[in-house]
Amino acid sequence: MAQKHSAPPPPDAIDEAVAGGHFDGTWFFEEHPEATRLAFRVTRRLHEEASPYQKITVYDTPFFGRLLAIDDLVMLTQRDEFVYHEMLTHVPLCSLVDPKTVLIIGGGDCGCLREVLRHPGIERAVLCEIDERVTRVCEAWFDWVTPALADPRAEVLFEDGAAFMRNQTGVFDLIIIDSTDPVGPAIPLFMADFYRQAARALKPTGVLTAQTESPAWTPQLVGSIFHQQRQAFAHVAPYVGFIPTYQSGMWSWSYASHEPGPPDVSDGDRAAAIARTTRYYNPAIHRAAFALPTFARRACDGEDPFASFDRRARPLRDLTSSLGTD
Ligand code: AG3
Repeated sequence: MAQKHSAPPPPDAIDEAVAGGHFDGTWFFEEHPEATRLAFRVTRRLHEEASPYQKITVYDTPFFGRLLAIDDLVMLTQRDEFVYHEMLTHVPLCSLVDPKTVLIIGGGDCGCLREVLRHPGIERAVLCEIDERVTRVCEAWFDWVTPALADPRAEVLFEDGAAFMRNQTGVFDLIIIDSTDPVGPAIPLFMADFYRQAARALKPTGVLTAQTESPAWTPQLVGSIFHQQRQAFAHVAPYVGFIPTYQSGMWSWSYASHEPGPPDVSDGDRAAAIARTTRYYNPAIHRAAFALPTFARRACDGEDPFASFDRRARPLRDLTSSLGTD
């Protein structure tokens, strides 16, 4: 039986997510030393630098197009970044009634900003990215960045998003947390205190969406993140989607609000208009994304859905006898 954790440890106490990567001249690997290597064929390393915060790398790949890695973990590829960015933005924006003001924390690659600006009703989109170098590097290699930055509705700040948010009360319809994995400086963005500040910065009808990692890959980490969010918001609904270039392919996001869900399309015409420009999001996916496989639901509820799985290798004869062929 899966064990229920009454109070999962905070995200930084979990070593499931320990990961790294390296480039051998032909392949870039995102590595999980106890489990797998996700390997990307690379034509050329286009850029690499150590910013004051992290290592930023851009690779050219024949299959996925350009790939952005931060601290050797895959952040996006040109081929499938649309999944992540559309799900983090259009699900909340099409649930809200007439959203006008959005705050994006992190998201220096401007993928979320690009999607938010597709909504004609948006009057103000603040992007608060701590590391200006992420945006500058992405400006050089990804073609959506310059138009997003030039939009008069976009306000781009290179400063600590948590500090910025602390001084805001009742301002935003939507806050989007587009962070890296919870390692190093990103850890505070996954803690209850930060979510409480977000709750205060939102209008009473406002919503927070955040990237919340992979229920298939790091279920305990996911449980811990949701536990932290539930201390700040009365309603926290996980939703999932499929991202081929992230470990396991299954990714989750959270929809956190003061008002009860389930979140649904608020304006069918607006959602249908957005869906004419998107490649993953559509109104049916909006609803379907909140239906979780049982193991993923358990992970989000703080259980370990793999607790009963015996990790020791089983000798072949056990297998044949259980098949009744002994
Ligand atoms: N944000 C990070 C998603 C986490 C990916 N994790 C991993 N590959 N281990 C993506 C930023 C895109 N705007």
